[in-house]
Amino acid sequence: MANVLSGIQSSGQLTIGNYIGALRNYTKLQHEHDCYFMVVDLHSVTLPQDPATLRENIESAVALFIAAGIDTSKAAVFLQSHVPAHAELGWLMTTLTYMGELERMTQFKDKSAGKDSIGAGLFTYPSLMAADILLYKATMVPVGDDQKQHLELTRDLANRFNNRFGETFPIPQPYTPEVGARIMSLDDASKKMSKSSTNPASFILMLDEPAVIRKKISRAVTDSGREVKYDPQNKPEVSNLMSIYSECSNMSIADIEAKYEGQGYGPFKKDLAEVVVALLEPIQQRYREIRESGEIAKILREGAEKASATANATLREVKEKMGFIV
Ligand code: ATP
Ligand code: LTN
Repeated sequence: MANVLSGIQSSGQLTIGNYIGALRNYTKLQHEHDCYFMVVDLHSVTLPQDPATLRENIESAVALFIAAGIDTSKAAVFLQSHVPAHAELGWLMTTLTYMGELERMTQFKDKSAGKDSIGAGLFTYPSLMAADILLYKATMVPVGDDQKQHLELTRDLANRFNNRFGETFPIPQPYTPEVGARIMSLDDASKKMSKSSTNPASFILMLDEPAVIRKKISRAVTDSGREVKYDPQNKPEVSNLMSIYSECSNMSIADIEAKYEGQGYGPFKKDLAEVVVALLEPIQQRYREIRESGEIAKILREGAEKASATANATLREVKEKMGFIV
């Protein structure tokens, strides 16, 4: 049994990229491991957020965690900001992180590109993420491909801490899906589908209405050919849609190719929309029930209590080893 930790930012509404790349694996891992799943609300304010929208995005993300199948009797579901140990170990990790390491992070480069004022928190974001993981001595971290670089830094920080202050942290590994670890934008297959994109046509939200999903998929960019063939190098757009199809239907890529051989993109896209709608409809139904039930506050209270017990013990150990008076 491993300790598992992961987080999703409340920087927008969750997309099917979040679901396929991360959330779905949370629900798989919870049966066999000690799991901690949080909404990383502190991370989400590394870019400006409107307070009312942030609050709604946090609640909606928690409700989607549960609607997607996380069982709170098995896994702790909580908010990063409800467990102050995150901010505290985050600070300590910042002191162990080198500027050069942070400067190399591609997420920082992407998110700061073209902006003339950038908060320092966007730069030190990976040190807080390392703290998130190490507080729970997690060895398995379900994430999409884009987070692998942050995970590598976390591993380096864990080793650095262990070398300087004595064996404390196990070394965490990313846990990514085989096909859906990087779902791309519907309008540009060279960019990752991202909930904070300014173009709603680029993503499918887990809460998009069926009619909206059908429209977005029918308008998704496809290359000029007509063959439904998986070839990410030469046919990135269609290959991305095929990955989504495969992940949402459990059909293999080979089966999808065989099914649409000689048929062109039209029937393929039509069916893809139905596959996505069929996957999301029951989740959306449960989501509405959870929001109406008024149970979210209680779930978060219990989750924070469980998480705090583990996190506070690690923080105390860390501070003691570093020479603080605890
Ligand atoms: P933002 O646009 O604010 O960066 P995001 O949509 O990229 O948000 P995060 O909250 O940063 O999402 O990521 C939550 C989890 O979902 C991470 O594990 C991340 O790797 C995964 N994830 C996000 N987008 C995708 C995607 N397009 N394909 C696969 N996994 C993804
Ligand atoms: N950086 C992650 C979100 C995140 C996270 C974590 C993921 C913050 N802390 C800890 C896994 C484990 C992202 O999705 N952008």
